[in-house]
Amino acid sequence: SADIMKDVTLGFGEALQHCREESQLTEEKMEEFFHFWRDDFKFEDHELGCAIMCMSRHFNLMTDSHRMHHENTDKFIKSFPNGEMLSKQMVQIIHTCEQQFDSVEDHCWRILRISECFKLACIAADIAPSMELLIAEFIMEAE
Ligand code: M21
Repeated sequence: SADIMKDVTLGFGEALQHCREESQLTEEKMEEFFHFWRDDFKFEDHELGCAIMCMSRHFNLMTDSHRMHHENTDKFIKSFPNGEMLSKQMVQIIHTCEQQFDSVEDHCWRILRISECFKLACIAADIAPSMELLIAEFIMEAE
């Protein structure tokens, strides 16, 4: 299942290029989205939250009130190999994290907190991808 998350991450990360400009995320702040899973990744920048929001919107994963669109998110995850094994759990994790930070009014800040919560919950549930696999696949895709 860490393998499924690798594919979802790389798929979701394809929107980063599209969202860099809009979110004003500088290249040195995050060259590639797979850095999200690194141990030392910092959830500090407002622009990072804005970028993740932009990426979610790019794939139509958000409602008008800037919350996760459950049905579209479920479909998005299921569009990856064996995604159906993880979609329910991932949607549940994100929803639980959303509820935890619902009082944060700024969308970018709230989504940044939700993303960190999502990452920690995935690590705890042992469904986070391995960095080695992510990097290996990323390099293969670029070739
Ligand atoms: C699957 C790979 C990476 C995903 C990263 C970000 C996921 C964070 C979820 C944010 C969802 C935002 C919901 C808005 O309420």
